[in-house]
Amino acid sequence: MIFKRSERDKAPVEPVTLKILVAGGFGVGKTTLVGAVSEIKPLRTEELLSEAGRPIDDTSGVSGKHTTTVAMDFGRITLREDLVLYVFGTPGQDRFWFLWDELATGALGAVVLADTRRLEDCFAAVDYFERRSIPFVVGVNCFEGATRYPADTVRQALDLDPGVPVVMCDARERQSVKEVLIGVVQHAMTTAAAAREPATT
Ligand SMILES: Nc1nc2c(ncn2[C@@H]2O[C@H](COP(=O)(O)OP(=O)(O)O)[C@@H](O)[C@H]2O)c(=O)[nH]1
Ligand SMILES: [Mg+2]
Repeated sequence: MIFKRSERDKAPVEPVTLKILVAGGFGVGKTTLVGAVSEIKPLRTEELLSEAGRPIDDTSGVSGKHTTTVAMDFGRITLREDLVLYVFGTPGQDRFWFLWDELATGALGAVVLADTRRLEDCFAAVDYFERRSIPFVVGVNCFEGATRYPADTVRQALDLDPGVPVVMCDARERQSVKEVLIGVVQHAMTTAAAAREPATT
């Protein structure tokens, strides 16, 4: 089978796939975010492993905790015909998610989800991505009842570099989450372009 030049636009496109991480404190909405945006049923290893892990994970004394410590969310979203994002929520045991270096390898960028009622919960995620020079966007998940702060206030509290985008979002809303993810892709592209610029000083 030969492709004719005149028909090249009809050839099926092999999409570019990019990996995006979602990090942030416990209960900030990571699982919700992945679920809201994914076009496949999000893989929740938390659920999958709960049976297998039962004899190993000693959850006695932790009421209502029936899932394993090794958990992640995984989803997929097609932004364009030729651009697919794989979205990974960092593990359920939030205190240890940064041990997940394997996952960060090859990540295009990240979302740090924040809740302004406990902003300090995302400090570790911000540190982590800064240290590894992984471009990230801060998504402020606006829970009802939480005081709304201007993006600049959040930026100052998190001590962010001026170029790091801070966006308000609702982790339950597909469109809102999609905009955050597009923001990550754009920010990563801007960062990469800036890195290619020859030094001006
Ligand atoms: N009101 C409100 N609740 C949310 C929002 N995002 C998540 N939740 C709820 O907060 C809880 C924790 O969310 P989850 O996604 O499990 O947090 P994770 O620990 O970061 O994965 C769940 O009960 C969600 O339904 C939000 O934007 N608004
Ligand atoms: Mg979760």
